[in-house]
Amino acid sequence: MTDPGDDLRDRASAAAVAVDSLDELRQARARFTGKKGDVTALLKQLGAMDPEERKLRGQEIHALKSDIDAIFDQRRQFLEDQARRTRLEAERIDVTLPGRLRTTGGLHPLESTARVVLQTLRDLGFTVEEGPEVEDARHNFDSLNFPPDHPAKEMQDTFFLADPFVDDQGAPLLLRTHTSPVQIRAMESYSPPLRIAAYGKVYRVDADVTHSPMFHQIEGFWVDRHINFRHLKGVLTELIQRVFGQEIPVRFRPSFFPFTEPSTEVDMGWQDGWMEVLGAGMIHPNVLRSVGIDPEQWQGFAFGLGIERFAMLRYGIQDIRLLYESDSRFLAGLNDRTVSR
Ligand code: FA5
Repeated sequence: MTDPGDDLRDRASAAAVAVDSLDELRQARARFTGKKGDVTALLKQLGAMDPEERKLRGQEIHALKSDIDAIFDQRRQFLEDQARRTRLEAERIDVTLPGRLRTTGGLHPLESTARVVLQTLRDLGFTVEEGPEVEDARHNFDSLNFPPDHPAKEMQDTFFLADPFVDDQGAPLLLRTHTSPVQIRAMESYSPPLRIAAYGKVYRVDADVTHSPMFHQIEGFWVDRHINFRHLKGVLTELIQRVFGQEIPVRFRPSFFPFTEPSTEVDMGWQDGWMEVLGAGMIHPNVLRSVGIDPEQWQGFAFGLGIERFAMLRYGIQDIRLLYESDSRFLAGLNDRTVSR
């Protein structure tokens, strides 16, 4: 005679392997060992048996129950392991994949260009000085030999500060229109020989594709005995070639500044034409006299260059205003366009 327990064991095994989830397994198990399960029903029959038979049958049913428990425990263990393996597989990290690159900030083209120019000037023996952006008319104009009625001193060219920002004579202070007042401040503070550069913001009432109301200049000047125009041309040619390379077209044109005589402007090749990048000249004797330097003993040359114009040439930028818009797409794209360094 077949043991009814064997039949239950077989059914429990079949039910356990037929399910694929822990929930279904719990429900299947309940059909055997739950309150209304088949094994529980067998246990309930024990009460009606006489003691001898109950003892025998009781042992059989308990053995059956622990077999069925083992069947379901084994399947549960398997399903739990399988779920863990699936989860680990899904969460697997491939440590050999390249990392995600963080985008880092970079130098703005104006700052990077200014640093290259200043470093080149340091390499040529210049030391770097600073001067104030809010200036008085004496340093910005008068000591630089501007005549009293020069048009640059008009409101339409220069930003003057409103009352109460006045100098010790009561004249309105102004936003410096160029870095040349640093020449005066340096020559007032130190005795020649001097080889000094200065970098900073300057302001003019001026705006179009090559002019900005605020822009940056680097000033340089060299005062020593027997300095002449050849020194000026040599230093500026060397500076431009070190920054842009030997091939860049450069031309010197005669020009006029009240504080230099003779004066020149330098153009560089740009878009099938020329772009003016700097003004320069031999420091006017009146300027040397205004700071107590004897022009019979000392001579000098000076130059002032526009950093925006240098940056436009270095990076091939068409419109100066792009330099102030902080558009990260434009700025990021520039790194590929640097023509030198
Ligand atoms: C001057 O500012 C003189 N102080 C330069 C100088 C210094 C001459 C020492 C002699 C001796 P200028 O106004 O030309 O000169 O300006 C010099 C350079 O600044 C120009 O060549 C140009 O590159 C740049 N620049 C002038 N105006 C603007 C502007 N509005 N926006 C951008 N760059 C400008």
